[in-house]
Amino acid sequence: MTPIVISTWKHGIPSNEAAYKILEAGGNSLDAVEAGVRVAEDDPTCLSVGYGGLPDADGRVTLDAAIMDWKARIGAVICVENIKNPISLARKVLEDTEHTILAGDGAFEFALKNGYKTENLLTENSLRRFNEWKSSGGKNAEEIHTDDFAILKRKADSINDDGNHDTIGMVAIDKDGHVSASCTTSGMAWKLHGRVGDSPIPGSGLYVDGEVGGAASTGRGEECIRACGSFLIVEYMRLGISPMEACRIACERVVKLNLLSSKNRDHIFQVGFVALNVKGEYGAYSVRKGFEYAVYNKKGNSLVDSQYFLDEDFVIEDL
Ligand code: SD4
Repeated sequence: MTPIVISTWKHGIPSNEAAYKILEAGGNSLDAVEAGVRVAEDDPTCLSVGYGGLPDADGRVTLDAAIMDWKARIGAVICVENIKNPISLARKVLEDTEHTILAGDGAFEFALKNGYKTENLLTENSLRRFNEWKSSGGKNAEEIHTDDFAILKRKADSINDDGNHDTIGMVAIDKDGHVSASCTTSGMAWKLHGRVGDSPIPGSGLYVDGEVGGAASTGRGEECIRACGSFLIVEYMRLGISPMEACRIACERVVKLNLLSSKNRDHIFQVGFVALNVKGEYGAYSVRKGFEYAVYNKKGNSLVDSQYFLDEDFVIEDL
């Protein structure tokens, strides 16, 4: 099998580089998806992942991460603070415990016991953004990827415009045909303290079935969780549906459940998926325009504009 790695957004490009290096040298997909997303976690300009991620409404940077392999082994950490590289902590949960998910203080203590140092993850830039948000009235939680939406363009212009990306989700297949996935995020900026999105939730932020393939998501976690998006994609791929079509169906489901569940259509959201099957076919789809994903295969590493489900002008009165 020729290795492939697919990941969300433009920060997927350098992350894919790190992952592909491992795959190319004959390494396995679990190592690849861990090393890959660590690049985005370490990048302080990446405002929605790891170090430098924007904080919650209390000014606290809380991180979520999960990793899953072809043997259905899962490790996840939820709402963990002051720990760099939560994806590696999630891997530790996968390798060294009988559990799948550790949350909050428990995850933090587990990290300290395993040699992690306490680190301040709030950079000067993220603190500045937080203070701007506070002084603007501090109302709504904000999604970084919506910087790209026409609807929030004006708002973004008035604050600043340094980001069009979000959670990194990654799926890889190695030379043995084994698939793994990872997902890591600081979540929605200015979220309520304790809020958890889809990223660390197996079946939502990521899912792998070793006989079928894997999927990962980005965007507004609340909407993906409703649809169990990544699990849904893997189950459609199991039926022989292509990764791209499976991602499209998941977007359709996300939109349907959003309409069903929202009192009024009071928010404009993005959700995007990437998927890869055991045959080495891959695909992606998003709810709205603006999602891009990175693919590294034998042809090289490239950023691709995703196809999208809703093609409409945004209505802003509700916001
Ligand atoms: C989450 N999917 O926590 C992540 C990223 C995000 O708005 O914040 N999106 O929902």
